[in-house]
Amino acid sequence: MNDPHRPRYHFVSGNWMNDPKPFYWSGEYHIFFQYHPGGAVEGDKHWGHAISPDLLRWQTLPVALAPTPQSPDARGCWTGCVVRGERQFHVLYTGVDNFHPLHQQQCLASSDDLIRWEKFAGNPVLATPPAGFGDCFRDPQAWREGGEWLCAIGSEQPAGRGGAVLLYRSDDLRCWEYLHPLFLADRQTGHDCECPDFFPLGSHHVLLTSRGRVWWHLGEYRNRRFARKQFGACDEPLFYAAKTLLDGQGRRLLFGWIRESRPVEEQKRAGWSGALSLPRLLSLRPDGSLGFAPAPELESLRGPRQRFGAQRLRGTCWLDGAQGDALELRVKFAASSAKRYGVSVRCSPDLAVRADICGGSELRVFVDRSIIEAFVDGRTCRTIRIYPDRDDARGVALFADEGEAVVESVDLWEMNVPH
Ligand code: DQQ
Repeated sequence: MNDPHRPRYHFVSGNWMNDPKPFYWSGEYHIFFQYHPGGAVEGDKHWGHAISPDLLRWQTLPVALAPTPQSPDARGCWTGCVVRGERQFHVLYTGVDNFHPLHQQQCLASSDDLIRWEKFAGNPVLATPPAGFGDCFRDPQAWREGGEWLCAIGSEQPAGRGGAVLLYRSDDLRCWEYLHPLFLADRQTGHDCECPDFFPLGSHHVLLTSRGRVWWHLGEYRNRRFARKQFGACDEPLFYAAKTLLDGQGRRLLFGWIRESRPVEEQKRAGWSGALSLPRLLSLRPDGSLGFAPAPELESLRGPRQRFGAQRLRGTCWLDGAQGDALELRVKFAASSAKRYGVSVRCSPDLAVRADICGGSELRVFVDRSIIEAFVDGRTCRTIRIYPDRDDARGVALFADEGEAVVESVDLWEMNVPH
């Protein structure tokens, strides 16, 4: 808790966490995530669990799933999904019982209260991938459709041709039948499709896949096949394995794993590794691409506002009096002829330490100690990390290199810690 890099308003479980699996039920937001209780280092994957009434205050709950010796998940309970059945909640997840070669099988667990989970005695429910695909066979994502269960599983095409998402069907979540690929990707989005998520958004469907970064694919879903029309990256590589929930207001909220970029030894010493991203509200933009906005709930963390008016900018210019390592900024640029322009946060007085977010017309930047999450024009995000070794890296500046940028306004809030 004394680590100056530990975020104050992002959820951190302590020890190791990755791959959030969000789920909404009855007024409460649940995040299940990959968790290693043995330390802040990647290890035997459990399912950690946290709950929030408001997307701001998170309470850690008991571990939901742990590996069972001599079972299909003996070496780890990997990523999957949470669904509501007729009478119970269910988790479908990937059990791993061997690393070399990696042996992945899909498993089932059920619960009455989302807290105590019982694994299905007949696990695995899916032991082998269909013929003709590569090594990846994991991260089941199920949904109810037309009176049956469908499930997307992350996979890959042979010979490095690109990712694949396989589609299965079931009546009871136990017995699964392979249908066909829901989607065959190409090399542009990586050699496999980890952590698929698939959902309707407005008039379209969105498929999310992860490899290298999180990709969105937007298109049409017909005859149980997904035809992609557009795709793009949700963020940069430090935001990974993102998945969504649909909440009681019908909002589709995206959560990702924010990875560390400091050395493993430092992560171990700090006692925590990995954080949950801020909730990102997804929308369909008029041009048919995917839109991202910070969940409005975050506005309730804002302290008093500082406002800076219009200015012409050349080089680097301090925002006088703007200080802090837990901030929200809204920066509007009216025009720019600069080669590079944007906002710098976590700046030391000599600017030897700084984190730059460049470009765009409207930047919404959330600074939370070592985490910087920026929303750029509502159409993409940039997550970066910074671990300054000096405590004066708290300043904020604007910059325009090789040219001029016209700043319309800057609003800045200190962020309060949720409690
Ligand atoms: N991490 C999991 C896998 C998933 C990958 C294991 C993505 O199930 O494919 O923790 O980060």
